[in-house]
Amino acid sequence: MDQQIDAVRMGWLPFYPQFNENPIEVIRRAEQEGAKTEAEIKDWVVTQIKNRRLRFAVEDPDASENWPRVWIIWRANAILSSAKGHEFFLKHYLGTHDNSIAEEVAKGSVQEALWREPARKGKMDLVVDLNFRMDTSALYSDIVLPSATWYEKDDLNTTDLHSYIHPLSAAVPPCWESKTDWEIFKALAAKVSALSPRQFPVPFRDIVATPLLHDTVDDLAQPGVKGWYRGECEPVPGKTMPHLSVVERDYASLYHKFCSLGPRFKEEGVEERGIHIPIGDLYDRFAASAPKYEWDGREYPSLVEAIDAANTILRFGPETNGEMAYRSFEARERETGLKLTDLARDNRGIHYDFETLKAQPRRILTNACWSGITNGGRPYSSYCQNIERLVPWRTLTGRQHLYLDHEAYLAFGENLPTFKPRITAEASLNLADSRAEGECLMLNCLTPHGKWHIHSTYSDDLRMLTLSRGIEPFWLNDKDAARIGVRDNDWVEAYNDNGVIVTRAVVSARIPAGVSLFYHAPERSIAFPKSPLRRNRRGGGTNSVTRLRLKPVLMAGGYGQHCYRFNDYGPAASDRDTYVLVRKLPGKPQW
Ligand SMILES: Nc1nc2c(c(=O)[nH]1)N[C@H]1C(S)=C(S)[C@@H](COP(=O)(O)OP(=O)(O)OC[C@H]3O[C@@H](n4cnc5c(=O)[nH]c(N)nc54)[C@H](O)[C@@H]3O)O[C@H]1N2
Ligand SMILES: Nc1nc2c(c(=O)[nH]1)N[C@H]1C(S)=C(S)[C@@H](COP(=O)(O)OP(=O)(O)OC[C@H]3O[C@@H](n4cnc5c(=O)[nH]c(N)nc54)[C@H](O)[C@@H]3O)O[C@H]1N2
Ligand SMILES: [Mo]
Repeated sequence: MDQQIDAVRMGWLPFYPQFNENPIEVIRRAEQEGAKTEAEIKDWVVTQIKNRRLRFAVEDPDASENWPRVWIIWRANAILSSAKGHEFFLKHYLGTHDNSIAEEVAKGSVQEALWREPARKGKMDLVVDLNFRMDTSALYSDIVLPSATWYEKDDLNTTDLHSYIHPLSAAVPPCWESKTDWEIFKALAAKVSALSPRQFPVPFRDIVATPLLHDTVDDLAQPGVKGWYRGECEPVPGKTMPHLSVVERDYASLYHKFCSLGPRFKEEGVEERGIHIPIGDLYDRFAASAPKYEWDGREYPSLVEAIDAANTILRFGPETNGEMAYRSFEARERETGLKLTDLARDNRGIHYDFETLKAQPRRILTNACWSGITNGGRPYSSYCQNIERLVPWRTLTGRQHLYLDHEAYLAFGENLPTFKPRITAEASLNLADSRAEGECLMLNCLTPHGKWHIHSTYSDDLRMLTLSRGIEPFWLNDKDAARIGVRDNDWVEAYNDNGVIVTRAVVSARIPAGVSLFYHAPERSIAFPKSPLRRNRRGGGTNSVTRLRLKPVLMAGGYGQHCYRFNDYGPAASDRDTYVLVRKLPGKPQW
């Protein structure tokens, strides 16, 4: 936690809420004290932070002004699948009953975080979920916004794990009250616009802190680790602390902005992985043929329909517009002095729109924002451009790094690839308060990705539930099972301080002794009997027995390739590994 706080102060990681004060109020106070221009406001804020009159919210996470109140969940099963430490989310975020028995242990060992007792429960005021399934998160939400399925809407889908762009197209209209995701967000934008004049001064200014970002000059911001809050240097936004920006908000116009493309987009162009692509002329050409949206006396390309949004992305993505791909290489040529545009020359005239994709899924075009070369039907493989065309790697030196000289890596002894033995059960504190009950075995519990589902999706239809025991089973070694009298298909109870699982055992010599597997991530609503050990409350899924543990070196930033990037580089958790005690379930499963 202390490391996390340092990381936010130094601009290594983002954290929301940002400050212990509403950022709108921060600006109001600055103005009252005479700061007017953006530069004056930023100076004022830096002084406040330096003198500790304004604090980062992360420093005191249990203060009521410092936690988020509203949680909108979209395209995730956040309270089950991604919630490493599901039971703690139930306790601290929702305040419902939960199966954890873990004692708080950080007291006395955290120095930077303010410790408050008792730990706060039920922090969220409102949880909203957009989904077409009544998944676990939807069941725990205050409001469910039913969304259209993949056959009821026009949408695009892709991933960096393959090279295809998939269109989803509406074969039938959305059922009952459900709406497409686009229509739901548009309706929310309209409502916010209508309500905001009553709630906000129009327009108003807001102060935003942004971490030091990868693929920008921020890569060179911090040659060494120095903490301004320890007096080791001055707090300088964008150097020794996060960037600060003053942003003008006009929520009353949110709906119009949602529905229109521009004007900043036209002026500022597209930026990705250190590449800036000007698009002014392409914007004008697009605007001439695209459906129009009018507001504020001007005409813009319309984003009213989901298909408009899809076509906009396809038109300005270097993956789907050959001209954009070509320009991405022009930008990379300017940066590197290499000759690269030949990689996009033959595709320059290609442009996929939604109709083209509906006729046939297409692969992404070779472009400088990705590192593969897929010309001539070649399969996608990353880093071809770096290896074959000597484009510098996006690291500090432009080469691949074996040695990491970031001081945080040195401090943790991970500056070179290192063997680290697995954490012991004792040190993991996963079993500090759990007692062995009867014939009982301690096992390492891994929660890898399911073979018969993608996370929590696709396993809950009748056909899948008829296969492979119709349940997410608990896999353990045959000799281990014999020691606790468990035969194949018997019910077992696996538990630790974090939570509990009750399910059927799969006994198999394919599982190494001492290890168990419980695949990620069955819904809590399917075939989960009650747990005698946890006061007959219903057991949980994979993340009932896990607990979030952040790896501190992954918080390190401000230096070369260690800089933060949204959805790319930030702390991952050791989420697939925990310890459990396992026993045969006494009696019959209770539902
Ligand atoms: N213990 C443990 N925890 C893990 C992992 C692990 O291995 N072990 N793996 C981690 C990893 S790598 C990942 S990626 C996360 C995954 O975690 P999540 O992304 O939270 O998991 P999913 O279950 O895939 O949730 C996706 C949800 O989106 C909904 N959905 C799908 N398409 C649409 C759509 O078009 N519109 C709307 N509105 N909803 C849609 C689905 O119905 C589903 O409920 O879990 C992480 N957590
Ligand atoms: N069927 C299916 N396919 C999927 C997904 C899905 O949910 N279902 N999810 C997709 C997503 S979002 C992701 S992120 C990927 C994840 O795909 P992978 O990264 O392949 O993830 P896992 O299958 O969770 O884990 C891989 C292996 O790591 C082993 N392992 C566990 N702990 C350790 C350890 O300490 N050391 C070593 N060396 N090995 C260990 C596990 O036993 C497992 O066999 O899969 C993608 N593909
Ligand atoms: Mo993932």
